Parts: sequence; structure tokens; C-alpha cells
Amino acid sequence: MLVLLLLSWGAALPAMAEDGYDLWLRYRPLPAPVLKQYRDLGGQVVAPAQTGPQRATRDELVRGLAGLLGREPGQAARVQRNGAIVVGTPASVPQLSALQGDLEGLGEEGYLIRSTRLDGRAATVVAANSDIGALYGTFHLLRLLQAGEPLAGLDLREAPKVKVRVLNHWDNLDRYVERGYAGESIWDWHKLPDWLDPRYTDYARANASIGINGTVLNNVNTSAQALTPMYLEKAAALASVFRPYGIKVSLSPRFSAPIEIGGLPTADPLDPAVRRWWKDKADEIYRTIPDFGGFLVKANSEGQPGPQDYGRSHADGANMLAEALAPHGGIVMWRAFVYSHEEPDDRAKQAYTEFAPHDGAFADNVLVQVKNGAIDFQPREPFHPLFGAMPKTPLMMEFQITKEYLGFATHLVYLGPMYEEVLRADTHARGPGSTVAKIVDGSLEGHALTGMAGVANIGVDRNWSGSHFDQANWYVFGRMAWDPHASAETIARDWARMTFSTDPAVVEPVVAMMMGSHQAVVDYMTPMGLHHLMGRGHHYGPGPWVEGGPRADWTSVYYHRADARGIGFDRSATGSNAVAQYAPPVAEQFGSIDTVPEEFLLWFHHVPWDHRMPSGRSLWDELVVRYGRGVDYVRGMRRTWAGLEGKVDPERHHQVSVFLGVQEKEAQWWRDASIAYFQTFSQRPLPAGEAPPPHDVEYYKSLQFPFAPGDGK
Ligand code: GCW
Repeated sequence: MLVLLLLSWGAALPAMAEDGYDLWLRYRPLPAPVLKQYRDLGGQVVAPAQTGPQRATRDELVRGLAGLLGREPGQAARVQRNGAIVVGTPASVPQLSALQGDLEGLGEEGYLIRSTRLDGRAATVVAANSDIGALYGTFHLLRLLQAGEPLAGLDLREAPKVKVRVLNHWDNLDRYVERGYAGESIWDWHKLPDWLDPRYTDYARANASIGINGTVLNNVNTSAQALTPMYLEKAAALASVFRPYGIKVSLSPRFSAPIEIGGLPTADPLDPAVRRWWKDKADEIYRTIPDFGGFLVKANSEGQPGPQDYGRSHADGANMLAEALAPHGGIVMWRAFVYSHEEPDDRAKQAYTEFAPHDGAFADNVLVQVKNGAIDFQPREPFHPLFGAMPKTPLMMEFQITKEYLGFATHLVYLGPMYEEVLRADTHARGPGSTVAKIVDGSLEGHALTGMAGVANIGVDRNWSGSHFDQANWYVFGRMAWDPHASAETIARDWARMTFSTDPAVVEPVVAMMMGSHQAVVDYMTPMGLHHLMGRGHHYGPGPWVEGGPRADWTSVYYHRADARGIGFDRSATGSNAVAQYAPPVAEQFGSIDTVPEEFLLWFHHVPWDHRMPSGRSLWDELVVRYGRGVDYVRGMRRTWAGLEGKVDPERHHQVSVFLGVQEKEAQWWRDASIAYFQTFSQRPLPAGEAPPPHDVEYYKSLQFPFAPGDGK
């Protein structure tokens, strides 16, 4: 019955509006020439459905095959070629026991996909050591079909290179999403635990399809309420939906919860009563959610309570929670995004200063979660100096998927190249080739507990992420968490094929647009290492003039340091010497104005306006040219996209077109406002052919956006 229903939907699909809800799991009927090669596929389907994950796997397989092939699986007249699909583990499907040896080394989550012969018949086999591995393999097989890949001779082995692959939701219990641009939180806390919105299942499917195996439900700027019995029941209900998809639920606990909901006078991590409270709380959590993942903690940062309130270290705080979770197999993800209440000499140095000395002091089930760069998710940052500086501690990568500093949901910015750039950066921690990816995957320092976190861009918007192209950022995060060595371009191509079309006339221009889009946003917002120049608080639009207020390091002028002489933050030995936090070869490279990569020039140096750039232009001229180059790229994307009209469904085509229009307007605004402002320091004319900003700097300063979305509150 289910299959028949799906089939009739399948038949009606071309007429259905494409609103983006299906993400990359659209399973629309394949075009006829592609279909031909799958003529016999799925004639027989062997996929047991005894356990939750097995049912999830079988349902997905049936849904995918029915949608893509336009016919009911298991019903082909002849079972020839690779007609049979066999999915499972040696335990669940006896025919697969012959593969036992081949499954060695694939671990609990890996799988193999193979065209082979089983019982004398041609078959496509997805085999794994566990049900979840089989689920992942099934999604991979469906991805191949969605792309129209031939199955003949297939022999694939896959296993995740990172253990904890987790989304961080910055979702408050009132459904407000901090830095969220896709509507309110998908967690309808009030209706939980009874009402299980079908969206929760689709969320789990989407995550499992890219290998995400954990989710932290609530914001790191957290409320102690999340740990009360009432909310634990709600979290448990979500966990029950996610469990068949291999996704564990974690929570962000408030460090002061023992005071706020425990009635204790202190939250001092060395106080025995406090330690007891956390142990009891952990026991209670595991009684409610037996496969609970663990805690994600923001402590002593931006006003959050933490161990330093009691004169204790981050390690003291983390280890107390780790001790409470350890008997249950839980982990602590302790964030390194910290900066003290006292004004630091250079905010970029703080995480290193506070954490590096504690290397070796953290309990075995603690990961220190480090943002990709030392400031804060800027359009481009050099890799965080903590990577490579804490060899005894597993360091987890934290990427931001939501585009807080990169144009919110309207700008088309594919983050794959940015993630890739950071992961491939060479820390030189153990000589050349010590890439960030090798630290994250544990191979450099021999850690088995490894992780990658992504700050989610998901909300109740019909298309989940606020824009169609932002779905690609969720997608690439998952794929890179699975394999931090993967290529952003390959992943973009997979995504575009599944999301829009298998037609190369669509896929190739879309991939090309995506691949240059990160450099473009860097150019029109923060070229050559400039950073933290966005509007105050909400971070919408240009605000290079932002100054004053409670902390210097929350202003723009603190970061760009423009004056009559030049622009940029001197982090070399003559300045804050933040470069010294990197391994010597990197410190040397970044530390000299002659060898620093152009893209980080103003991150590490205060550079005279007339400094000669490799292009032959002065720094000032180069800056102006870069801003314009970014705007031009957006114009180019608009042209490319316009050329795809008729090749992409009208609904999504239209929204992307409109958003690209917004992006062009805002890129131009960034360029004009930045040039108008910095020209008040450089006092130099614009290079020939560059249009002057249409307004003076006072105009740009006067623009206010009190209701811009996503601000912290
Ligand atoms: O990027 C900044 C954001 C805050 C966020 C903080 C953090 C959750 O502006 O909104 O708070 O980082 O990462 O803790």
C-alpha cells in the first residue's frame, strides 16, 4: 500500500511545486536515457525490516527507488544484470555472511557497496557491520542513482574518518534561533513530547543521508530549564525519532544549573555537592535518554557562567561534567570560544592563551571544540592556532553553517571551499603535512575520539535553510565531517545533481557559481584579511565605523585600525605577536609582510596605503579593485542563473533569482560604504574606472536595522 501510494505521488511529481522541502532527497523520476541503464534494478529487494534502523533503511530504499525509477521495487518481470538489491549485515541477511571478511576495518558505521553475484544471480549489495552502516550505504547507493551513475563493476568501501559528526542548534526554548535566518526553531517544545512533527523524521533522514550522527538541540547561550525533567522528556521524544537514523541527542547545559534548578549555593566544579548534583543529573538523563550523546558547553564566554567564576580552570569544569557522563559513555564538547571579562591585548590570542597550557589536563571523554579561526566565523580567517598546539587533547572542529557573517540567507555563498581551505591548511605541528584535517580526524596525534560540529542553518522555513543554496552548506558540512579530506567541488557537484538536475548544462554552471562564491563574499565584505566589520549586534551589512560601547574588541575600529598611514591589525612581532602562537614555519610566513599570503595580509599586518601589491597596484587601489571584483562576481552569478531559466523548476528558479538581486544590491552597498569610509583615512583617489560611492560615509552610517534577524538576546 505504501509503495503504491508513493508511486502515484511519483507520477504526479512533475506538476508539484518545488518548494525545497525535499532537500537533496527529491527522488524525482530519472530522465529516460538514464533510466535505461537501471532497467532491471530493484527487481528484487532484500532488506530486512526487523529493527528501527532496518525499517528506516527499507523505507528509504523503497521511497528512493519508487521515486527515481517510477515503478514499484520488487516487481520487475525479470531479475537480470544488477537487478537484485541486497542490503544488510551478515547478521540480518544470511547471504551476506560470505562478505564478513570484507567488512573488516569498516567499523560500526562503514559499509561497502558492490556489484556482485549472490546465489548465482547478479546483485547490488550494500553490506555493513551494523544496521546504521547499512543505512548510510543505502543513502550512498541512492545518491549514485540520483546522479545516474552506472552500477556495473561497483566496488566501494566507505567509513567515516571522524567519530562525532554533530549539528549545534543555537535554538532557544522559546523557539528563537540565535543567528538563525530560516525562521523559528524546528523544535516545537511546547507540543513535545506528544506531537512528533513529521519534520523531525525528515530532519533525521537528511542528516543520516550525509552521515551526521548527533545533534545538540539547544543554544550554547543556554537556559538551565533544558535540564529539567519536563524538557528531558521532550528531548527524549526527539531522541526516539532520531534513534533509527543513528543520531544521538546532546544538550547544552548551563554551568550554573546546580544553583538555578538544583538549589545549591554554588556551581564550583570542585565542590563535592556540585559534583554529586551533576552525577545525579547525568544518571537521570540516561534513564530518560539511554543513548544520550553528551554536553556541549560554552563557559566563561560572552557572559556565560563557568569554572572561572570560582577561580577554576576550563579543565576543572570540563572534567567535572566528564566524570558525571563517563559511566554512561557520554562525552563533553567544551568550547574554546572564550574571551575574558578583562580586555585582552588581542582577542585573537585568547583561546590559545587560556587552553594551550591545559593540554593533557582534560579527561578522556572531553573534546575541546575550536572554531575554525581565532576571532569568530569571519568570511575568511586563517586556521585557529590551537590546531596543532594541543597534541594530547582531541580538538573538535566547529564550523558555522548558518551565515551570520556571510550575508544571512539571501547571499549565495557556498561554504565548501572555506571549510576545505581550513582543513587543508598546514599547521606544521609535526613537520610539513600536519594539516588541520589530520588533527581533526585524529590521525596526526593518534586520537580515537574525534569530532566536527556545525552550527546549524535550519529553521521552520519550508526549504529548511532560508534559501535553496544554503541547503548546500548543511550538505557539505555533513560530507566533510564524514571525510575532512573530501573535495568541496565534488560535493557541490553531488549536491547540484541531487538538488536541481542531472543535466550537465545545469550542474556545471551551478557548480562553477558555487565554487567562486566564497571568494566573492570575502572580496565585497572583507578583502585581504580585513575582518569583523559588520553592523553592530546583528552583523547585517557594513559597519566599519562601529566604535565605542562596552568592549573595544566588539568594535570594527579595533580590528581594521585604519589611519592616515595605512590599515590592518599588526599581529606580527612588532604588534600583538599573535603569529607566535603558530608553529615556527607558519609564524614566520604569516609574520612577514613579504611572505604572508595576500588573503591574510591585513589580518596580520598594518600596511601602508601605498604598499606595492603583487598586482603592481598600491594597497589602496587593490582594496578598491577587490571590492568591485566581488560585486562583479555576483553580477556574473545573476547572468548564469538567468541562463538556467527553463532548465530549473520555476519556483526555485524564481526565488534564487530574487535573492541574487538582493545579494547584488547588498554587495554594492558593502563596496560603496567600505570605500567611502576607508577613503576618509587613505585620502587617495579611486583608481581609474572605479565609480565613486553614490553617498558620503555619513549616509551609510545613518542606516539602522533594529529588527535585523538572528541577533543574540
Ligand atoms: O559568533 C558569535 C555570535 C554569538 C554566538 C557566539 C558563540 C552563540 O555572534 O551569537 O553565541 O559567537 O559562538 O558562542
